[in-house]
Amino acid sequence: MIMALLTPEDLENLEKQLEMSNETVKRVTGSDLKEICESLYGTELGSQTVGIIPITAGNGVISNFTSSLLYIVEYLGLKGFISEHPDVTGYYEAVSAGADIIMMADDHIFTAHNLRNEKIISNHVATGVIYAEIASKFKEANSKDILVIGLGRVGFAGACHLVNNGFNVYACDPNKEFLEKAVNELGIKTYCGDDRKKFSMVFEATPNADTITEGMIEERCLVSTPGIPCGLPPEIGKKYRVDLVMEPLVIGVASMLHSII
Ligand code: 2YC
Ligand code: MG
Repeated sequence: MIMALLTPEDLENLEKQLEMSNETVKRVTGSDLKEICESLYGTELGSQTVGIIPITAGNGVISNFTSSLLYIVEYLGLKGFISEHPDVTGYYEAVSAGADIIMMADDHIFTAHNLRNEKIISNHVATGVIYAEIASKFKEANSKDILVIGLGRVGFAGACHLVNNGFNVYACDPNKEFLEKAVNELGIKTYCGDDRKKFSMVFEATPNADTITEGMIEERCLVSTPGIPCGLPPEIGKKYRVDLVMEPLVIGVASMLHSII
């Protein structure tokens, strides 16, 4: 399965994208990203050093990927460096230089590994959990009903988190096997377009645009999605009082790091 890969354009203006999404998160949930990650994982980031290693496998290096990771690591108050060499040589260099945490990504897995406590996480799990958590903390929600669109690696992780936290999870995915797996393993309810049910909390995790339709959402609604492109059509976002939390990398990385401290 070809993973949706970031492009250098996705990572432009990362600081602005982070500021905007963190402001929205704070407004609609009452907590900012740091507070949500701290309460979600029960951890506080310290002064760990993160070794970031460029990986040339597959489609190769994404020009501003590792520099974006360094920006995020330092934004979160940790120390960081990018290894001079990529791949195995870079790994050897980073560990020898005393990195506490190693971060690196090929086209299939983006991982953070804490060498001190052996904890390891993938971006798709950490991203699914944090975006689902944000959706579920919508202050103006008037029920525990939440819609999950997309049950791939990210969507499934988010749906699992929501079920474990006692939410009524309705989910859809065009892939019947993904849907069946989620019904059988998580006990989620299936949602299909001709249902009349509307939601005020939506977690969207698909690599497609326009996956959210008018029939799915309440007049006042929070859409939380790491998906690129955005699943919410702009005209629907304007027509209703919809808040959107969407950002290409920082939110997912903050979740990764808090989960392995
Ligand atoms: O620059 C590099 O070291 C590249 N090997 C990085 C490739 C990242 C590929 N993965 C993605 O673009 C997305 C990210 C959002 C994380 C998971 N998939
Ligand atoms: Mg993100």
